[in-house]
Formats: sequence, C-alpha cells, structure tokens
Amino acid sequence: MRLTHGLAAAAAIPVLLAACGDSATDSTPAQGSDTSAMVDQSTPTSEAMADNATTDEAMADGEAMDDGEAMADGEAMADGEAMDDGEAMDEGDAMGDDMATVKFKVTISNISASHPVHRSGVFAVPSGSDGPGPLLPGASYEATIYGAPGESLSFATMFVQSNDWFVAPGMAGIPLYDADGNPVSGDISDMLYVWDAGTEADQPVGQGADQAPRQAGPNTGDPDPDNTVRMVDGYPAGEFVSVTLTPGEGGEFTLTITNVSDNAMQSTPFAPGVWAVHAGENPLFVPGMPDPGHGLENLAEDGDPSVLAAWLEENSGTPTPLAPVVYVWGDQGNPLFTEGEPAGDTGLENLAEDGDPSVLAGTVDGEVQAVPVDGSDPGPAFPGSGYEFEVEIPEGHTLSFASMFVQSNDWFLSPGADGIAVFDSDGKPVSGDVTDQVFVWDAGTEEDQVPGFGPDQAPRQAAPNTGNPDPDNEVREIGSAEGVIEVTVTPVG
Ligand SMILES: [Ca+2]
Ligand SMILES: [Ca+2]
Ligand SMILES: [Ca+2]
Ligand SMILES: [Ca+2]
Repeated sequence: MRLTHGLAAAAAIPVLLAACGDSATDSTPAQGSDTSAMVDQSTPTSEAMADNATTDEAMADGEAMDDGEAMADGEAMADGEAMDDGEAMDEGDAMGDDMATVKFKVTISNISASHPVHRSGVFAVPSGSDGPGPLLPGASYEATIYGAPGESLSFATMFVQSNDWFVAPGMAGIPLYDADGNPVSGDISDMLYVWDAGTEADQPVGQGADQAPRQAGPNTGDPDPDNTVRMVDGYPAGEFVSVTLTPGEGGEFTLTITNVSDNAMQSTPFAPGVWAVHAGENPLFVPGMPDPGHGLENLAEDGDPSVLAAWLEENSGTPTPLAPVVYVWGDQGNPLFTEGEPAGDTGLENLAEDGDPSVLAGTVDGEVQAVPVDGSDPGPAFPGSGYEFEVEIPEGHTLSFASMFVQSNDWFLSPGADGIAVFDSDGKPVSGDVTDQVFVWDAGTEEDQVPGFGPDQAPRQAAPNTGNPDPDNEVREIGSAEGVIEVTVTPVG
C-alpha cells in the first residue's frame, strides 16, 4: 500500500467505518480471534478478510458475534462447520457476496503534457470593424496569445484570391522566445510562407471562378492534382502581409497581421484564421503531406476557420502539475462538492486554489495521498507522474477524489455527483480506465486567469488564497478530464 501519508493511514479505519454508517469501532477479542482464523485459511479471500476494518464492517456488531447472531445474515459464515473445515472459505464467491469489500488500486496519472497544442484561438475581426470579416488591404487582425519559453506559435489565414492558398509559418512554427529566454519581438513576416493546401485545383490568381470571391458556394472547385500541402513559388508572404509579435507582461504577446497586399503583384483580402501555441512542430499541417483533414481545407478554400478552430480547441490543453489528492468513498455519491452551489467553507477552496487537501479531507473524513508515484515526499505530481493509492471499498459504494489543476486559479479534478462507479450493476468490481467519469471543475472561489500564466495561480501567487473573487461563485464544470489525467481502478484484494 502506497499510503505513505501517515496521518491518512492512521485515519483509514475510522473513515471506513464512518462510510459504512456503523459505529462498531471497538475490536473485541472474539473479532480478533476470528480474524486470525480467517487468515489461517489461506484462501483467495483471506487477505481481504485479514483487514480489521473489513472484518469490523462485515461483522457489524462484535457483541453479537459472541452468540453468532450477527453472522446469521452472512449465509456462508452461518455454517460453523464449513468454517471449521474451511470449505466455505474455499468458495470464494460466497464469501465475496457476504463480506463485499474489495481492495482497489487507484492510479491518477498526469497526462496533461500529451497535447501538443497548449492554447488556440481565432482571429476574425479586422481593425476598425465591429464584427468578423475579411481583412482588406490596410487593415489588421489582432490576437492576444500567451507563450512560455519552449513554446511556438503557428497560425493560418486564407489568401482569398486563390483556390486553396493560405499564409502560415513552416513546420517549426515561430519560437516565441530566443535561446536566452527573451520573448521574440517585432516583425516575423520573413518566417511566413504562402502555402497551397492541395485541396483544390489552382486557377489564375484573382480570376478563377471557383475562388472564394466568385465561387458559387463553399467548397466549389476541382480536386487539386497535387494533394500535398506545399509552398507556392514566387509569392513571398511578406509582400502580402506584415506580421508582428509584441510581447507584454507575464508571457502575453500581441499578434498583429496587417494586409499590405495593395502594392503587391496581387492585391488580396485575407480571411479569419486560427492560431495555436504549441510544443514541437506546427500542428496545422505537415509540408509535403496531404491536408490532415482537421479543417485546413475549409480555411484555405472558403476562409472559414471554424472547423479547424474546433479541432484545435478539442486538442488543446495546458500542461499542469497536480496537487495532493483527497479521496473518500461512500454510498451517497460525491461528497466533496455540489455542482451549481458555492464551495462554502468545506476546504474545497484550499484544495482548488492552493493545492491543500487537508481541510477538505477533515470535512468529509477522507484520506490524502500526497506523495507522487515518483517521489518520496509530499508534493505536486508533474506531467508523467501521478498519484496512486489502495483503498478498500464496500460493494455498492462509489469512489470520489479531488486534486487541484495547479496551473489555474481554482480548478480541480473530480468525478461528478455520483462519484466513480467501482462496482458494476451486478456488484462486480470494475477494472480499468474510469477517466470518463472525471471532469475539470471551477470551484467558483477565485477569478480565472489564463491557465499557466496567471500571477495569482498557485505556482506564481504571492501567498495562498491570493486572487480576486470569482464573479461566478458556483462550482461548475470546465470540461472533461480526458487529456489531463488518466484514472484507473484495479481490484487487488
Ligand atoms: Ca491548390
Ligand atoms: Ca473553391
Ligand atoms: Ca474560478
Ligand atoms: Ca490564487
């Protein structure tokens, strides 16, 4: 058992008893001797039986044990003879039905660095305009982005007087910091290219009937005889757009895309596009390969960034540490919070803002796992690490836990109102991935800043509980936990 948190380990038995709604905390001699006898049977179930907490729970009433009546509702146990010769114990299933407590190994793995895209968005509103629209010569799109050293920027915007051309950086994207860790500042146009998406046959630039300004409808035109994304020769991107990065405070940059095509060989609008800040290579396309099919075609042929933006959002995630976990089980669902209600003074705020689970653990009689799998001291679990613990859960009960999403003001990971089903409808223990029952929540206790950059977030804040009040004080779902953590339960007892 990886319960290295001594306090939590010591609290395990009272918690289990509380969860069982039973006050039988005294261990009578009768129970003690029975426990020994069961251990001696060396049956598959004997290990589970050996735990005092399990025995206490099943036997419910130590006093009644003396006259055997408490055993009467445990049919396998009721047969004293069977116990004596061990036959009942050999029938592991019968014992399981009655004792009905299963030990699970629970793993919470931090996979938050698995998304290559960390943040993404759309630019669509030209300067001087009230709403989305094409970027005419002289006008600019702006986007506010955040980037850390090691991250790069990619974006794409349609070259409107074409069938399927767009402007974007190359395979590496644009690194946002130089080798000394200084933010990139100024004109980046020479890192951009005009690309052919390979999705529609090219017609003469600015004249083709199937090009966006003239085509009968979106996605009109012949297939491109070359279906690969490739650079367009003779069209240097810097002749058509001027693109700058202006660093601000705390990892902020302003991306400005200005249409300068008026004096170029071909005047053209550009269209609303997407941006992505990422680790590794440009996630939008691979030069020399076909359009990956995430929406680049819509952007490049019709100036519609929505499909690609949705894919990026779906595949974006901020790498984050996790903080020590509080966990609890019971038959009343998840006791750690109530969706749609304020967090109150349960300790959820301490957990969600500062990564401190101890107050909430006290409130719900929960346990804490504070030492990550790759560590020996309590602390955060970074991407690639995680938390692991073993827990005995009575049949029909569910498991709940909470852990801070550290690169946030007040986000945490936890299952919904029902908790995690660790037994199926037949009462059999579940084994495997249960991440789909876990979500990212906003505790409603602190105003959100950009994940990974907010100065009042745990890694950067001056002190615990620093930050503005949340304008919405209700606990609410942010999204799925998929891509942030992976949660598995495995029966081991
Ligand atoms: Ca083409
Ligand atoms: Ca077309
Ligand atoms: Ca919040
Ligand atoms: Ca804070």
